[in-house]
Amino acid sequence: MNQDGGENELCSLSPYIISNIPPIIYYIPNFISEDDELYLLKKIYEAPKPKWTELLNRRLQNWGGIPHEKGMIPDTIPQWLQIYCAMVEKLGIFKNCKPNHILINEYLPGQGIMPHTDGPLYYPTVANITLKSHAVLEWYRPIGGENTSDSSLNTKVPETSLEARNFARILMERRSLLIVREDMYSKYLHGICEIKTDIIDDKVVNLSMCEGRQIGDKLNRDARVSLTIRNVPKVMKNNFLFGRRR
Ligand SMILES: O=C(O)CCC(=O)C(=O)O
Repeated sequence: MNQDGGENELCSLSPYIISNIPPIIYYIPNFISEDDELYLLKKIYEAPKPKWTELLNRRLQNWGGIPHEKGMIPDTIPQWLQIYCAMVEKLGIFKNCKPNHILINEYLPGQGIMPHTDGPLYYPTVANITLKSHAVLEWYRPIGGENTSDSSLNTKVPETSLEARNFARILMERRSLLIVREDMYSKYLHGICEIKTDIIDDKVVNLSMCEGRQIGDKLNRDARVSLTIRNVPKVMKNNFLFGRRR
């Protein structure tokens, strides 16, 4: 590893860069084994019911603490999750930092997540492991993004509808890893549509990386579980926490 931390590891990821979109998204099929997938699902579903937060369109588990602009109060990450954080850390994507926050989302068929960016509380890189079922991640230009300096995305027509701003789709197969950095992290929005079947079309920019898939495929969703692994740079120090309690 060089002084910058992890650049050599990032070079090893270059075969996994998705082309024809702004920088940078890496897609790594079969990042974890079938046994790992079973192990993770067992551990996730063993968590006590109060660990789940129920939302309108999905439910989630939060591990590592609640990110906050004043600093996250850190919480222990269980060993079963640390194994996979370490696998991701080894890729060098967080430079010298360690993943310290994991969000586990469960989506039933027909559930999804609204278009959003991940925001400033995180180091601007996110790693996402998909379990149990595929998903299609939709990518959108921000409103006003039609004037982007990126010529591959340029259009003369003002765009306001979500559909018009949707410029790419990424098929995330089960056991894959997706890594999002740079402009794709900070400028563009991502979301998952609330539908039960995904139709593979020519907007799927990583189709050549998905073995056996082709345009026209109809993929019925099963329940999908995802691990969103990030680094929260601003964390409260233990002595501050003890000081507050006195
Ligand atoms: O479940 C996913 O793959 C996406 C999750 C996501 O966008 C988020 O947690 O911010």
